Amino acid sequence: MKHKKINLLLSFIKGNRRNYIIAILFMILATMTSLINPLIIKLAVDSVIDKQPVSLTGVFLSMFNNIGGRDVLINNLWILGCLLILISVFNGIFNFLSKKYIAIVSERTAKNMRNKLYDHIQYLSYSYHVKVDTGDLIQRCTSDLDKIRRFISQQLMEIIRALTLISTALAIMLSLNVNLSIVSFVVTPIIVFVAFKFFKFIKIKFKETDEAEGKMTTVLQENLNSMRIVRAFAKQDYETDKFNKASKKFKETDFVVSKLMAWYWGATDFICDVQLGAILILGTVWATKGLLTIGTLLAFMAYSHNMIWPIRNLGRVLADMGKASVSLNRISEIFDEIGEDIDLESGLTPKINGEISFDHVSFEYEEGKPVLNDVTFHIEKGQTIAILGGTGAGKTTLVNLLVRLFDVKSGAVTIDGINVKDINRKWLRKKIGIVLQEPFLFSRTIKENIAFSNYNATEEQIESACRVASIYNVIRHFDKGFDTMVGEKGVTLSGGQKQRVAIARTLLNNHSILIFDDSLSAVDVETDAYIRDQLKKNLHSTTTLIISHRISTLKQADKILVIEKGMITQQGTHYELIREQGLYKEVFDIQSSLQSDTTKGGETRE
Ligand code: DGT
Ligand code: MG
Repeated sequence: MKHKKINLLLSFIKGNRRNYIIAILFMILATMTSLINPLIIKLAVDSVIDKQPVSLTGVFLSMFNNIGGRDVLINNLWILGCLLILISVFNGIFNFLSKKYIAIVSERTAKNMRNKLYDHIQYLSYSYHVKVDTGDLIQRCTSDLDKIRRFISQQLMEIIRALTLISTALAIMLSLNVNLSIVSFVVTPIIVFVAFKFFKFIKIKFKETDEAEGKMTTVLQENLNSMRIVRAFAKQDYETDKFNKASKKFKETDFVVSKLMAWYWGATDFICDVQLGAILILGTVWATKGLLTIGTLLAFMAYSHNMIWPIRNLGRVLADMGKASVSLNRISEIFDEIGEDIDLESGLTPKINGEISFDHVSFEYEEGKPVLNDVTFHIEKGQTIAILGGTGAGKTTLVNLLVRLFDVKSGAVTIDGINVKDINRKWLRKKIGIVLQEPFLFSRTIKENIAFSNYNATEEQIESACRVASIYNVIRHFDKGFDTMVGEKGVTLSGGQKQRVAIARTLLNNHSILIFDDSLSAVDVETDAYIRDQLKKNLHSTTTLIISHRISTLKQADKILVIEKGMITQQGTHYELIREQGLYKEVFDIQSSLQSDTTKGGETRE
């Protein structure tokens, strides 16, 4: 498992490894150069101002002597000043380059991760999307990804920096004075340990805050989405109260975190100050006894001061790594889901004429809860079939099986005698057009919404599809016509208008089979009849399945299927079925007696 996660992480950085290594090298250089200045100060204080022997060896000593040794430096103190500046400049350049390269790695990796994940999600099976919580998925694609990005670009770098700093400083300090080094480092492990424990503990609190914030956002989101119903039922007070509660909970948990953080920084500040104090006191005592030089003491003070922040941060970074690991887990879970179109290129791509057979088909979404039970029927090419059934009877499920959003458990669905399981999914869905029960329109222009099914469609084709769907005149009367935005930033379409746009979208492709899943429920009977009439004229060779509750729609079909609790209970033409006892006749009787009412209301055709 661990191995897999590391591989996933490496796959995200792929193509950026060189930049990453460059960033790390520059950071190590920057960290090391930052440790030179205290040594120069020590040199100035001890060997130039005071007259101690120079504590340089090898090349450095000969370099020192070559530029004239102590005598030149004491007359030209500016040389050491310039050296300090020069080193700071180098430090700045190295820091800049490290940050620049890590920014490149960070942004590219984030882009890599986002695209890979999005791509993968596009091809996950429909059943995965049905069961998954969208909010959770969004969180995985955004904040979890960001945590991994931060791990790669900040946390890992911080750890390498802190380790370089500690090890190099420790080596220098030990070479200067062993006793004072022990004093300087004695609290370091304690601080790292305390910081690590503290951040592990506060993680639980962070999680509580995250959850409280999530809940508050959900209340807000739900409220904004349901403003209409809130107004209609005059429930503003109740909703305000609900939000206030969620907001209060968030405030409280957030306050606890802030308080704990204040404690932590205060306490560790104190420990660090005690340590600096100890170095100062012991260092001074030892210096007065001649056990160490003033320059060494100054260097120790500088090193200890420089290390306080990275050391305290190290514990925090180590604890934070846990978060990144959780996020990596959550993302690798998505990658573990196998995409349905893994076989994108496999399967047959036959010419589809439109003859459909369901042969003893049974299906269940969940074990032990059969939704379709031994369904058998046959549709000839070019026929129009109507399906009637109560809500939850299994009509949409039937359609889902035909386009392989789900696969049958037993029995077979065949098109032109070929089992749909053998047909390439993409091909199948290209050949079968569905107008979904709940039409979804994107917040894009009407034209884009319609052309969604076929981006190569010409203006004429779009217009003609709209005419058939009886929506052309409605669109034409909008200010910007086909370029009118739909949704929040544009026009609000009525239920019936949405359905008709969805129909136009589906008609834009030349399908061999067309399915209307209760797609005319929100348009009035007259428009319904007009659209069906247009369809008949334009698509006489297309096999059409119409799911509807309206007898006037059903009656014209070549064959009507009645489905009850997942079983086909009646099959036949309108005239056959009204002579039989059964659901069809019951619905027919009710609707005939209400006919005068049903033709009223609803939307009228333009
Ligand atoms: P409608 O649209 O209300 O007129 O009803 P139908 O006939 O289209 O019903 P259908 O096929 O959507 O649902 C049949 C049964 O299956 C119903 O009890 C709900 C259940 N069901 C539908 N979709 C899913 C799904 O994605 N997952 C699970 N677990 N059950 C589902
Ligand atoms: Mg349905």
